[in-house]
Amino acid sequence: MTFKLLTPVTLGRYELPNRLVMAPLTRNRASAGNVPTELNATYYAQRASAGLIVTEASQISPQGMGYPATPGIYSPEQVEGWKLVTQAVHDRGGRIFLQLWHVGRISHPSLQPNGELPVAPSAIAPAGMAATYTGEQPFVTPRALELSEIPGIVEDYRQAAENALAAGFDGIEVHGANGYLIDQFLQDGSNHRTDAYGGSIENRARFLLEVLEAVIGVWGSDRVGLRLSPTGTFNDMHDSDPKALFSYVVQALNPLNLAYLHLVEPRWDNPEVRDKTKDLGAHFFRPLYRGTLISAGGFTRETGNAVLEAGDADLIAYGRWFISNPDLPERFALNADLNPYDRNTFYGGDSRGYTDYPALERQPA
Ligand code: 8OZ
Repeated sequence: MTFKLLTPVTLGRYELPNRLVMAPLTRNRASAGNVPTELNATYYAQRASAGLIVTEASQISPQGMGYPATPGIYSPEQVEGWKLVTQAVHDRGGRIFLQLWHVGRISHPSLQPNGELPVAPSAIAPAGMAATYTGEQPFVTPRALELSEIPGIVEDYRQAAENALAAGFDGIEVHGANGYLIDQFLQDGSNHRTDAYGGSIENRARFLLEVLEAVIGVWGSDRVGLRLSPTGTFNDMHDSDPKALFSYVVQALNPLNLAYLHLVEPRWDNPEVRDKTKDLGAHFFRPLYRGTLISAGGFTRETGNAVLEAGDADLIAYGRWFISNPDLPERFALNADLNPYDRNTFYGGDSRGYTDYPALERQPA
């Protein structure tokens, strides 16, 4: 019997050798100026056997930053740094999409240009703490974006998409998940606007759809993906009717013919959200979405394959297992043991816990 995870699949304009996606993973190892380095290139190249790599979230502008040492895609130096990454991945035969990110209110004045307030759809502080260069600090109340500022942020996405093209990526993924700016517009817990970008579901989805239109203008729809997290509560997200909101959004994507829609599932190891017929995950959205679906969220080799066999998704994204197993597709093919991951080195640091996880020893022929 063929093991579906390891079968080829078409994604947009690409033919992928397997259905494992390396999930976008914030690792906080960019150099000064938020510039990717040779170390980052080595890390991604080690993982080039993934059907597709999605990079860590990368801010589209200085204002879009919310954590220490995350890479950007707005300066010439960053574009040069990313070229090291894309070249190294392509030399190993891989494909890599850049994830475009604006954090909105999930930031702190100490991370913002001129110490300004972070911006958001509405002046509502998220509960919780910001990760800054001097440790955790309470989130501040963000400044609500003026209506007149929104086209400029859409333009930042478009310019970032152009920069990604110049840096040699194979495509881009718009980060619409996990409580960052786009998600802040979508959900009414963070969007209290009364203009064309707030109120009705149609209005709250407007910013997302404008961003997608702008970046599709650069890349074509078959090289643009989108990530959403309809059930996520990370970064203090909540909505009064997530089922109605995300059903609308997912159906509004159909005419765009994106390369894929990438859904963050509720964690399957959480018994409270285990009923997949009720969860707003891939199983729920599959009948509503006509294109390629990637499902992410705590999968193993077996549970991921089962989702594919059930027809609920086309590809599975693995995060933590790709951190600790650079050769994850080969390990799945052999049903080999996996290296355990060390959470202490997930965010920040050096090559330790980053490029030093071993691949399987090759047996001599
Ligand atoms: C963990 C730590 C920092 C950022 C996300 C970009 O949740 C992130 C992120 C995750 O999408």
